[in-house]
Amino acid sequence: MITFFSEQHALHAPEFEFFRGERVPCFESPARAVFVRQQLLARGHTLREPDADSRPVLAQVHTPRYLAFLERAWSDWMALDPANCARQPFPSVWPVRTLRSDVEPLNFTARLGLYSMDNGSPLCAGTWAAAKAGADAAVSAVGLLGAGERGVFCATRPPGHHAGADFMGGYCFLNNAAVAAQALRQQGCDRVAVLDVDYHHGNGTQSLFYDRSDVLFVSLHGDPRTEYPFYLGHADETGAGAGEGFNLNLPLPAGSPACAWFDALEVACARMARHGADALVVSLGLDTFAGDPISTFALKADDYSRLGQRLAKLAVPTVFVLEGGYAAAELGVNAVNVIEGFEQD
Ligand code: OKP
Ligand code: ZN
Repeated sequence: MITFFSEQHALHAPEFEFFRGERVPCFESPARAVFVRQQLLARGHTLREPDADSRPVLAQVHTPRYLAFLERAWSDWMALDPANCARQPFPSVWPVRTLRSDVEPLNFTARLGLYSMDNGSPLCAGTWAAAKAGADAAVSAVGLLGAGERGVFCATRPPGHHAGADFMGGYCFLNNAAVAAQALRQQGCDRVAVLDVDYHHGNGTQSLFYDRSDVLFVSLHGDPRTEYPFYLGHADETGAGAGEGFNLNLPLPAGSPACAWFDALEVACARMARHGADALVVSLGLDTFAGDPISTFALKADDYSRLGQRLAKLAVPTVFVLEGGYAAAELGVNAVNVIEGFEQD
């Protein structure tokens, strides 16, 4: 399968994040993409540099002020103090209920809080460049589906599915899956489905399409009552307005076995088949893996081949977009198993 891969991913390499009050090395690391690239090449897949500019589609997914903030965030941070080149910015204050988010503060940290859902998404000098290359890959992949490809893989990082119209969060900055879905709509697909199989609910993607019937969002994930992102992803979120009935959440209890996960996948596939999508976007998180350090599902390497085979049965042109998966050394094998399972069928 043709894969879009950019070395720009490595420019996003913050040093630490907070975990249980301590500074720990980032789970979402450049090594993840290195392992995926290595496994793709070892198994004979073709890597291509993204060749599309996602800017017009980004403007349909994210707000102008969020994009402007993100693009300039590092230079604004540096302008405060030259010593900031060695410091990661984190938000410390957020406009929760009763506080205003319509007025953009001048203070950098206050703006960072306005545009963040958590303190778990560290920025560094190359964050914008890496995230932009990911969005470019998503649009490039859609172009290839238009040219007749059946499946295309975007081996991108940082991930995107927690990012909403005007906020970052959960290691995500630009919503690559939403960019792919929107680009497919622009390219003439009347109906698109987004299937999110990451362990964590794709709150950003859900929110971007919640009131729309043209893009169906279906997600399998750890129950948000105990799992990140906590504040979205419940089964009673079915869509709003014209989008009523076009959002399907299938939360599973933490610790669920693989058989329960595949049962939920059947429910997801039945809903997508009923949608009659012209194209499918898969938010391919691989943190459902038994060895994942921050998640509690139990899928094994062979289960990812089975996932790819099942998705191929939907018989719809498909863009796979890499999301999470933090057992870095196994990420390549698991990702390529999905891709090859899809091609096998
Ligand atoms: C991103 B994706 C460490 C806790 C974990 C949130 C998890 C983000 C997962 N501070 N932080 O969906 O794989
Ligand atoms: Zn995840």
